[in-house]
Amino acid sequence: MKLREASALKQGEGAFNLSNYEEVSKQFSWDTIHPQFSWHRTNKVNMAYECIDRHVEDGYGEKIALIYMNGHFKETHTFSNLKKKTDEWGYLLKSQGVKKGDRVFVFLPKHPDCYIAVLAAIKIGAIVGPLFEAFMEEAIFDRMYDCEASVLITNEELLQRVPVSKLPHLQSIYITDNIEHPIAKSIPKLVEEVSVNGEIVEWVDLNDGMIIHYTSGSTGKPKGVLHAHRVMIQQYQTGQWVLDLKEDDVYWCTAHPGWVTGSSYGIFAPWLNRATIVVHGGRFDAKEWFEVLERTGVTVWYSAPTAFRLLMDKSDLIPDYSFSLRHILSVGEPLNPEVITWGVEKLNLQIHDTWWMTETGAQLIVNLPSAKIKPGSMGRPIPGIKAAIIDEEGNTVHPYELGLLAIKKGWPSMMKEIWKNEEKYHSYFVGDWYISGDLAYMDEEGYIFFQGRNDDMINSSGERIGPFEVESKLIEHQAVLEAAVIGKPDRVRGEIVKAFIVLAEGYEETEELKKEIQTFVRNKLSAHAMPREIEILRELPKTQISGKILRRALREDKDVDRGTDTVDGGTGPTSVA
Ligand code: 6R9
Repeated sequence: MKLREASALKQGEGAFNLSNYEEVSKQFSWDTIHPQFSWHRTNKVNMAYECIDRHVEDGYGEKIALIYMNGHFKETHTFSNLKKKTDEWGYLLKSQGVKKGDRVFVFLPKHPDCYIAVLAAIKIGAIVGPLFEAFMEEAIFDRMYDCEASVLITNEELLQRVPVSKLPHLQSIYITDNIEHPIAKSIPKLVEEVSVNGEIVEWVDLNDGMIIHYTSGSTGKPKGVLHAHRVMIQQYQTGQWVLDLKEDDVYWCTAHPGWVTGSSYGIFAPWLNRATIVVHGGRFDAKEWFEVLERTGVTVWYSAPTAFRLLMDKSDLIPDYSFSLRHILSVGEPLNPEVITWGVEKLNLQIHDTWWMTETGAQLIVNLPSAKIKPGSMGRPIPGIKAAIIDEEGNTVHPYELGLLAIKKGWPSMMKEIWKNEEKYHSYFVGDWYISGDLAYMDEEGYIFFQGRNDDMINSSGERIGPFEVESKLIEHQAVLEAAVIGKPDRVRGEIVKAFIVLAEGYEETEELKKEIQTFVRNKLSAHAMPREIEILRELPKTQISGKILRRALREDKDVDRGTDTVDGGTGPTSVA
């Protein structure tokens, strides 16, 4: 049975001219996207089919789907090649009894094998759990145990960190290195021995589970956010609207698929739109990143503020390279206006901020390529999304008034459930609103300005201060490379603003410098926002996967890297690699 007529989904089909944002926002309905997928004809769908097989059927088998670089090593894979590999790996899993809905975890570095494994698992209808490559034993255990994972695909090196004996549901382990291993089966060997038989694609419903990402809240164990195949509707459309992907684009999302950015926008959105993706293996290194941009000819680039700030410090290298960039985007943390200015000056492009969450599955609030950027704002809701700033009772507040950032229920890529935790799932909603946990305000043109997580706000002498505003001002000072700001309990003022700073290359900690930085903030921002205390750190504590500043750790004085050997500083640069 042929489940889909060739060429049903064409580049740009269904695209709207977004130069008239208001008009499109009024008319747009997500239902207009459905007919573009196999769903329309057969009532069944599969993300892996839509990302890979479809392009081969449509005559794009020889198009380069993936360019992999690691140091000086470079290799490419076509869509045909990826179809063959995902069929083989899928067949292997299927023939060993892996069924629809089983949890298959993938613990691999940023390498083509990781992308193949994720899509092979999805192809056979399993729920895939991609794990970040820097995870250690406890993080791996928490996720695989909670999810009752029965299959693990990893490599020999990473397998050493997996507490196999503590995972009662784990039935088989496949390793991607071509070696003999006492407890694991080796994928390449087995694949040579099997010839793929029958249909590999498991046709599923749009609402069947597909991928699970664990996200750590402010308390307790990480929660498993489960997404269904229907995320494709919004990922496909934002790939066109927001990433602005065109036929010949070479697209690089720097995130690992263990973070939702690295799956939604590192795998699905670009491949649903048939773009060529770049995968870079190895740790963050400014020089290597510039080399990747040049040697693969990246045209569209999606990364995070942490990475941009680190690259800013190495701006002197940029004139040595020749880039093909035409569009840059950012996600994960507020994008400091200083970083936008840097992009304009050094790369000749404005960096476009985008806002969304693991739970939302795809971008919701963005700076569209054709729209005016207001530095400091993450943009406006995409068509089909209604966002509002509300108070605790659910009432919409006035423009410029601080409140909870909320989204009207019912967008296609909304999470399906929180794994085995219905109560947690329901706690996100108040009436018709999904509550993000972020604080923001909106201006009269509908632009939204992020102010902080609900629990990161500072209250000093009755003034509410968002850490982001102060951090952005701090990094405008030339001695400051990175900054994190928290409220420190104070007998008189309730809280005072305390700043943790990483100095730029060539600067030394002195009392004069600290004073100068304080005066800088007082004169350029306001007296009440001035950090009354400044502490210099070697590195800021960051979340492992997405590189978000862990202000909570700074408040609790945990994992703070003061430059001594006894403290475990955050993962810093690796978090964006
Ligand atoms: C995709 C992703 C979600 C939280 C979110 C917010 C922060 C994300 C942001 C941003 C300011 C942006 N966040 N994008 N803050 N400006 N453009 O990051 O998902 O890891 O689940 O984090 O990240 O606080 O609530 P996730």
